[in-house]
Amino acid sequence: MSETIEILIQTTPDMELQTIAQKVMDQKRITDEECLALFERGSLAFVGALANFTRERMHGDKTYFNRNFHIEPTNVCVFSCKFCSYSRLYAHKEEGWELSIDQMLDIVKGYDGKPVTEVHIVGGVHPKMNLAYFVELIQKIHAHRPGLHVKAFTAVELDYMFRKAKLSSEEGMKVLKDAGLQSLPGGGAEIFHPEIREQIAADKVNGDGWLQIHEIAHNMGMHSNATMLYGHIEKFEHRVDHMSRLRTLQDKTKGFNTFIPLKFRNSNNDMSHVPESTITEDMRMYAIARIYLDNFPHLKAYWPMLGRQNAQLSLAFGVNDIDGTIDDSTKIYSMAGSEEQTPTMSTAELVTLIKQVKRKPIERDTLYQEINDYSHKSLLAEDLAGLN
Ligand code: V47
Ligand code: SF4
Repeated sequence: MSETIEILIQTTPDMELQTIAQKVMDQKRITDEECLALFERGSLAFVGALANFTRERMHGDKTYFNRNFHIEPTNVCVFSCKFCSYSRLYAHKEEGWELSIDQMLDIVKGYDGKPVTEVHIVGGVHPKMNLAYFVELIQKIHAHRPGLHVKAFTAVELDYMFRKAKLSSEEGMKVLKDAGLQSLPGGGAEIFHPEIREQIAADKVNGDGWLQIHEIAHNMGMHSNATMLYGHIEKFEHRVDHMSRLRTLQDKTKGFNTFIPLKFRNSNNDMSHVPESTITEDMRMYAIARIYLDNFPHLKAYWPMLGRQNAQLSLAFGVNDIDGTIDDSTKIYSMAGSEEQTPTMSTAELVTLIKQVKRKPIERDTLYQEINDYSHKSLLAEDLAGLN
């Protein structure tokens, strides 16, 4: 692989790109200006080779997935993000859903005896589902299945919950942690830069607020993920700014596990006139994120949004994690027009998908501890039967 990069360096007339390639080979950090140069002038082949070099240096062929399921408590939301295809305003709440604590517990109980390791809970920001409601939910999930890792609530939901409860973010986070919350998912980050955020997500927590909530969680020993919604009205410099803020916080706390670029999908929302990014641009996005975010251990492609084959392709462009088996309960992407209208994949299917592109499938838990290495296991149907 390093010979490929040597050839890239020798054959690229662009001196700045040559410098960047050399830095990547020497494991040196690239600057924001250099990141912008990659977005503006780095070909797919160029950034792809550098990202794959970095990915293989960090993880070899290992490709992680986990066995999880999602609960979306409600799609009623007090906010009105322009890109959102999923939420219903409280005034139209009859068009949405609101799950009771018992209904959510029944979802959890539906996985009794199944080897899932994580429940991912994210939804709209419902004015009546408050901190006390979610404390009760988490306590009950924890009591029912203590070994299940609870990864829940975006910084947007948390910010609203804490403010309504008149608690500081530190106080609110402690209440949830004591109830059994273990990690935060990466949603709600969108684009931090106010120039864009004010146009697409004006009324929810701003970029600084999002980062502050993650910093508080990290300082309490919790881990979290970070996302970026890209491929809409933002410019490359806004992507760089977003990743730069994440890299700075990660230097401070080391609390982020993974970065998840989320491709904007344009069905059924107020931004349907905005064209979606091409697959080439999606792969460049992954690759540049892998090169720039040198302190993020993992880069995830969320396959329900990207589609299975594109997720497979992303494994050659820096990605080393393709999320989980999930199940068919997640609606955020199907309603926005994603490839996967019923996003469910069994363990056998995920393992096959990863092996088809000559990578090593490794089942992980939320904190990336390895649970099962499937690279040497036979893929005979009978071996994998019952593993979903
Ligand atoms: O914050 C909403 C995005 C996010 C659209 O942490 C859209 O492991 C594209 O954050 N087109 C929620 N994206 C999902 C999320 C997530 C998903 C998987 C794993 C993890 C994790 C986190 O979905 C929202 C928003 O950025 N989103 N609408 C849309 N039209
Ligand atoms: Fe509400 Fe989240 Fe949709 Fe924004 S993206 S409207 S906060 S559900």
